Amino acid sequence: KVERMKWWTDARFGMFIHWGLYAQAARHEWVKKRERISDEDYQKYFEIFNPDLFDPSEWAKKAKAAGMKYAVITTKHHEGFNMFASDYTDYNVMNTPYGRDIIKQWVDAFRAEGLGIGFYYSLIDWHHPEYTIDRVHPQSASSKEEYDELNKDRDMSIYREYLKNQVREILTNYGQIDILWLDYSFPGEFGKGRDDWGSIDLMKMVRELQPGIIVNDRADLKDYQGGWDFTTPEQFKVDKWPEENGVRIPWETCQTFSGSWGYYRDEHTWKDNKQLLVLLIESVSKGGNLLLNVGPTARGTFDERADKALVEMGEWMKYNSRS
Ligand code: FUL
Repeated sequence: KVERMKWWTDARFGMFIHWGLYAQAARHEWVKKRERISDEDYQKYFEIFNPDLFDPSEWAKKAKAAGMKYAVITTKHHEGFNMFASDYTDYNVMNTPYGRDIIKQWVDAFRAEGLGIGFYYSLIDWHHPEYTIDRVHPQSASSKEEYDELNKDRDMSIYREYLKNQVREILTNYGQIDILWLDYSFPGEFGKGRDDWGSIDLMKMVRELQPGIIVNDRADLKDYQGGWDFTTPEQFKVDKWPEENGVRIPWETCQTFSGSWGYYRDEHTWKDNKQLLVLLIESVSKGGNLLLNVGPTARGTFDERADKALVEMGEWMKYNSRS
């Protein structure tokens, strides 16, 4: 474990990329849930998805110049849409007007800049017809009777198989993948955890397919040996190196420039350069990594506020880091 974590621990700083159909609504990657948008209404985003300005090598150069050493992109977020070509659903980028595999191009471009390659894959799926409705689903209900009624024709075991097939696809079709970032579990009433995801079985497959890969801790496998490699505190400043049973554990905090992960045009709470630097320094000084998120626009560009922030980080990194 220590061996496969080494490059990542040295790397310290990475880029998170949240990109999907929700970029077109431009008001949070949870827009489907927040506004309880039906599949039918959400379908328009699929039908017009066409990021004509997408240039992954430009993105990769920006990440590199900011001092980042790896990147993690959403292959599928909770909305269920695949940014990659899949044999298991039509709900993927090949069937949109854009019609090209985003993930393939992204991997090639980021690899060419020498950046570590990470895949985010959402365990949650708000589109798959067999995925049972739960408390974070757009159609969430308020009583057991309602949930039972909503789920009477849904079979989670079919979704579980689908999820496994898709993880196999992304870990087979794009060469060596350095990080798998699964998201997320919410056990308890009307929630989901390791049995829903088939996490133990899934992890066995992941380790077989990509022996060098490192995996985050969100598939509800905390106490399962070999199940995960690093923990992922989200959106807060960690004030102490996280421990488990008295032992310090590898960690990475993921952070947004503003509040949302997906592109949100009208959000004006962007952190300034100093706040971002403090996050980086505080994390690294306590043994952690910073995964700083960019939510590209529907046309495939970075918002100019993100560009500016990345340039400023790069200025600081130029004089304060060595690779
Ligand atoms: C969360 C997700 O629900 C957010 O949308 C985002 O992907 C973040 C990194 O993880 O739990």
